[in-house]
Amino acid sequence: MTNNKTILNWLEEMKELVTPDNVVWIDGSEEQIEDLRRQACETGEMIKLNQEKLPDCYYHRTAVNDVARVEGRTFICSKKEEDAGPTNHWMDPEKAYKMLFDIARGSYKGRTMYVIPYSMGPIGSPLAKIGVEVTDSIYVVLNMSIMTRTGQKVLDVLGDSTDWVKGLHCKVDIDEEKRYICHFPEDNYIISVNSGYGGNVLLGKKCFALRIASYQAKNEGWMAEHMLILGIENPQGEVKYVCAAFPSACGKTNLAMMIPPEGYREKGYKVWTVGDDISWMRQGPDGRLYAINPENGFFGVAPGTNMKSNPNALISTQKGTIFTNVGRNLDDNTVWWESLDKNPPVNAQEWKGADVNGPEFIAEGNKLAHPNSRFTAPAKNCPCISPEFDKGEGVPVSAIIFGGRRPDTVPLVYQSRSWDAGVFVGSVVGSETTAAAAGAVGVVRRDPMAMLPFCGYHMGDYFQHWIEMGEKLGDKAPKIFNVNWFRTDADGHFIWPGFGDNFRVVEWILKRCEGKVDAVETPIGFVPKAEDINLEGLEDFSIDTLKDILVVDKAAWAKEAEGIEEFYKQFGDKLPAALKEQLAALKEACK
Ligand code: GTP
Ligand code: SPV
Ligand code: MN
Repeated sequence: MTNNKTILNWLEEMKELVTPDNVVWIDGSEEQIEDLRRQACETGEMIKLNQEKLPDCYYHRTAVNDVARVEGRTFICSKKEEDAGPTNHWMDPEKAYKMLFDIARGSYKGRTMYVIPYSMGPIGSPLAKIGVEVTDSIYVVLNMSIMTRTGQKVLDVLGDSTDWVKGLHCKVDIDEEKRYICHFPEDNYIISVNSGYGGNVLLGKKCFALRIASYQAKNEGWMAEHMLILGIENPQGEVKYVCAAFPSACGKTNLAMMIPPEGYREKGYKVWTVGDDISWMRQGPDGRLYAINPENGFFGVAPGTNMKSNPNALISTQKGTIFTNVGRNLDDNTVWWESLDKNPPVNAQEWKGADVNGPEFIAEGNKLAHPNSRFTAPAKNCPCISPEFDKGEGVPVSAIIFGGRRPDTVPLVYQSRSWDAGVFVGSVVGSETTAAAAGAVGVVRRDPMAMLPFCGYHMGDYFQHWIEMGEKLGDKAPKIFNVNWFRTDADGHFIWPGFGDNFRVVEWILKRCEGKVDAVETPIGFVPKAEDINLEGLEDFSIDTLKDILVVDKAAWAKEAEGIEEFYKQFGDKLPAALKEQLAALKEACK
């Protein structure tokens, strides 16, 4: 399929290492995919779902100890430990290669080695990059075929170039202590062993498009970010784009596909989805920042997705989708997860595979779907997929939005005074942890730019790169905002209705970008005047409640500043002076 020497040589090495019985190249054809689906069903790796209700949809369960990303077992293997920085686990590359190759040695014996050439971004786009993943898992092949653009065309575009990323996946032992997700940024190499969970094994996604790409982006002067990309069309037909970085399971897919509230739709407002998880951005010829979505599908959180919260996501999953670790309805061979609807199937199977009576099982406090169960759906299924989705040059970004889950302190929305102030805001994003990664849930931790688990180098250098991008973009830089959909009341209920109603906040953000609305200056930046957020048609939500969640409490922020100071200590000399100044200014303003 290719004459590219660097690929062919590496594959020879891989064959010698993992000793497969045969080698199959993924060519990008529908026939090949169909054949692989059939094989996976024969071995029980996948279950074919009801083809009338869910055409070309399949079901898969991972091992029960392998259901989320494992940050404690994820390593950046740079030559110098310092280059991985204080927020990453580091392993010496020589040691890591040896250990991983020892694990991989002979592991494909009696099995097939699948070679997946894939493009992150539209094939041939100036912003796209290419990778090759080898795996013996058909589940991985089928997921990669949804999440990325794969096959012959990718190799044709690559030609003899050496600019591609190696990825080796194998699973010989499901013991968590033997699981390693290792990245070698200086070698463009990823090795993932002993996991079968998406974020650990679909190597184009977090491993390449964020950890490796963030390092490439720093060296090449662009940005690889954990951000959705969303287009908002006004009644005049003008479309403005925003990117938003929220930590895992904090609302990117939902915001990326939201439906404008009633009233807006009638006036002609529309939302277009460009991406729901990752944004690659480069300065364009006109000096503005342009974004592409490197992915070709959605690897989305299933629980909570329903016709009310996110109809566009649900519709996206109705064909050609792989469901992982959700519950099953055994009566009609479909899928179910918490809050899909109010009727859990009686004759059901929970995510670990046990047959249960759904309603009884749930009444006893159990869940049919794992909280981090996921769907892998083709982007083209999304009813609001942007007409610009495949556009190689990307879309111009008007605003960057940061956010996290904060029950208190952080207002619904505010705008930073400047680019540097915005970098400061991004660098101190706090959020309650979620089921997307193994470990405790609901603990507030700092997750800079939602990149804590995904930055492939020293976080202090990453902050500096952000500052430099701002210098390069100058007055063409996107404006930077922060949002918090997750303020709770005394009973722990979310105050802001969220979901489609977030459109009201994005509307204010765009008005700010266009200079069409003024704001109130506070110690943290510009907060809306309550009357400037349109609440029309919003039932049971008063302007007084809105005022409550727009308040900037100086005492709380003085405490926040102390926490930030503590958090910043780990970066030492690498903390950019601009951020030190921002922190000093916040402390001063909160006095
Ligand atoms: P990853 O795929 O892990 O990166 O997650 P994500 O950021 O795309 O999060 P997603 O949109 O899948 O949302 C995760 C959870 O947050 C779901 O359970 C949603 O129901 C919930 N959620 C999303 N948006 C809102 C919102 O505006 N308000 C509230 N209260 N919950 C929300
Ligand atoms: C996330 O955890 O941010 C995800 C899912 O988008 S995973 O692919 O597992 O990283
Ligand atoms: Mn994500």
